[in-house]
Amino acid sequence: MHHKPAEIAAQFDVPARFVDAVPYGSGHINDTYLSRWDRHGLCVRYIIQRINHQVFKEPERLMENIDRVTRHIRGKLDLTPGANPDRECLSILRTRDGTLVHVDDQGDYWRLYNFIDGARSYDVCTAPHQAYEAAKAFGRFQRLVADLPGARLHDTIPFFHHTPRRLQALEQAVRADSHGRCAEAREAIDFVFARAEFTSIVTALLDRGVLPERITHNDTKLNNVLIDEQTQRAVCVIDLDTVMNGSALYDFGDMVRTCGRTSEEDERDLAKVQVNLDAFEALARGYLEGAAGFLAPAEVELLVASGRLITLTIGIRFLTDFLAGDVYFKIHRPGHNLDRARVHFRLIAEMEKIEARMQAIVDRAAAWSSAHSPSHEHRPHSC
Ligand code: ADP
Ligand code: GN1
Ligand code: MG
Repeated sequence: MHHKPAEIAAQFDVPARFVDAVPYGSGHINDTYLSRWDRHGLCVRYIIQRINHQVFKEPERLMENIDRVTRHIRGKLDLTPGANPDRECLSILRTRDGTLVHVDDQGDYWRLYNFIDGARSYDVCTAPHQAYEAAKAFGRFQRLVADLPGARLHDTIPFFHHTPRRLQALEQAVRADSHGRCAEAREAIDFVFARAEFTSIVTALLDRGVLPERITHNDTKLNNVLIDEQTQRAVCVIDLDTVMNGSALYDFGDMVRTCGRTSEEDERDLAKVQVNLDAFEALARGYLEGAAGFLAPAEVELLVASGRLITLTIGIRFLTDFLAGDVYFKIHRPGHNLDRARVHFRLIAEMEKIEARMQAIVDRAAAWSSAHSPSHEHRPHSC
């Protein structure tokens, strides 16, 4: 930690004595620590996070979003027989001043969450049931927040999944070539521009009102859902910084990007980057089950394309960051962002080859899900 962890911990209203904190998880954005505290001889744990305020420019507003969303979900879980709200939902622990976030003397923003015990996240999908569980959890998350009352959520990162704007940003980075890296990335750059027209498939339909705007998670990578170590079932959706208005397709697409491939996100041997069709089928089933009937036909029609679109969007972002000198995503080696971008473009090329097979899988999953709906799983009384 940049500060003495005890100093940060002391700012929070926790009825326990702080013991220690160690770096935790493999997120690309925030600094996450697992902290231990002593409560009358019992060890209790919390997640301490430093919010990346280069990425999230208005952390207080971001925390307001998370507070509203988590309290809304918790309210429903409280009414759900068999649910465990402390484990199935993040909760913010406030500071001693009653605020949602602590701002330290260096202008860094810190928050405290309940630690979800006995569960872990995965960077790569190692078994189709993980994909099924993650997709069901994210689908359910969308369903739980669909009726959030009150004002529209703040846009924590405006135009986050707006692929045409991401393409423009790449164009600018190529033109500037500020770090002289364009030559090395030429093939990747050409790959993207050959697909320029495809970038607007979702935004154009959102603009015309053909696709509905919903409250979505917007960062549905596999490691943003915690899976129970015993039962292997999804417990809790985490990383709520990007929860804001968007398309359901952004969420499904990002699941395909992370669960629907056989390799790590930064694999250097591109031959290892294949589509994991078993995981893809599990994703489609899990998502259609979790989202239980609220999806519009236009959304279901674009599920396969959304996988390619969000893979392209994130690939463009990694490539842009590489060209700009690695200013956004944490990197752990030179060229890391270019390696990540290349994995994404290879995955798209693989998906393009088997589009018809992927469509047949979604059609089958849609038929399966309508035969099995409505879902009786954990449905709160208030719905
Ligand atoms: P980032 O935005 O950097 O990805 P995350 O909020 O996703 O940050 O946290 C990084 C990792 O820390 C997660 O992938 C997860 O493994 C772990 N983690 C985060 N919050 C919790 C929590 N409340 N309980 C348990 N593990 C958590
Ligand atoms: C970041 O925060 P994390 O590691 O869960 C990024 C996502 C990217 C992802 C790529 C706020 O997610 O948009 O898809 O890396 N989050 C933000 O792995 O930019
Ligand atoms: Mg994360």
